[in-house]
Amino acid sequence: MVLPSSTPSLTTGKKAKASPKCNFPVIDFSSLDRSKLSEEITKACEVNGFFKVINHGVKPEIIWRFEREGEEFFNKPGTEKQRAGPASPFGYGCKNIGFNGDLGELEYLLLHANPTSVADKSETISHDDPFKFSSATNDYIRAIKDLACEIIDLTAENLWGQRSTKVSELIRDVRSDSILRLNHYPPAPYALRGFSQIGFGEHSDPQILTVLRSNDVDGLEVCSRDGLWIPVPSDPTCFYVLVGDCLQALTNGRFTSVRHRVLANTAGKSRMSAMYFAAPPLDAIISPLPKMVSPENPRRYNTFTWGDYKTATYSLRLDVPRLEFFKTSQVL
Ligand code: GA4
Repeated sequence: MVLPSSTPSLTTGKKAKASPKCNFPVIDFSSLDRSKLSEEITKACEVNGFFKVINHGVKPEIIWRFEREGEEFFNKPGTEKQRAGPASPFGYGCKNIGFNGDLGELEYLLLHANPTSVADKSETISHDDPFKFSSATNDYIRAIKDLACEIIDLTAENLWGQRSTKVSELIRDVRSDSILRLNHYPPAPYALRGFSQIGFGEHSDPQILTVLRSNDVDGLEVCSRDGLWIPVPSDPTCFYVLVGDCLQALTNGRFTSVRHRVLANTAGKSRMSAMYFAAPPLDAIISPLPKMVSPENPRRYNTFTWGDYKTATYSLRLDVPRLEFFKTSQVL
């Protein structure tokens, strides 16, 4: 069932503007009507590229154990956190995002979502009890991966009119390049409270699908089709799902990868969020799926591998709309 969720205001940079009415879909996963669920998720991916999932079935214990590990890590002194680091490609990062000078008001932990890689990295992340960190993190990844794959499979059912696991198999592949990111936005200094600061700048996620969760501190904003920034109220009981660039390409533009950003919290509380970026293996071919292409809807994107796209993405600034470079000439 899709429930409308009203957002109180729109922000454009620093000033909040009153909004007539801004809704994004809320998908109730406890709904028993599978075909309705698949229709609603597909519509949300087409219209907004963004939706909220409630009654998702992920055990609260899995979420809280992982969240506690994140809190324990970020509460450590800087020198200890740096032992996990640098986040190039995986480890601890502070303020620097990527390799091209992007800056944010945050610190973070970037992990490859492979269980062995998490276990190895845990040795440098948690000296007291690496196994506690790795088991909480791997349990979380497993649960969120299942949720991401179920969402993808539900959209496939609606798009093809029958069950297909073609896309979710890319995420389940043992060589999948999926990433887990934990972001911590410390409270803004007192003098800056009440002013909107960019915590993580505007971008779309390059992968297939992102599943995001945060504590009870706001900050996430998504860009609507008409270019307005819509604040997303935090809700620690749910997950937010964002369509990534690869899913936009695979669906030949039928689904929209959503541009989003995070404002550094201005309320004196710290925001912690966790994102699972569901990605295919590096050599996976990303090309509009044959059923998405027809004479009325010609191919919009060239064929590329996830590795090609990742390399291009990581060589560009955060806010560059990268998928534009992969459009076929006829739609340029
Ligand atoms: C955005 C989504 C994920 O957080 C991320 C980011 C990556 C990074 O932080 O290293 C990137 C960014 C993200 C896209 C453009 C490049 C690469 C920072 C940056 C400037 C981990 C990812 O996969 O792409």
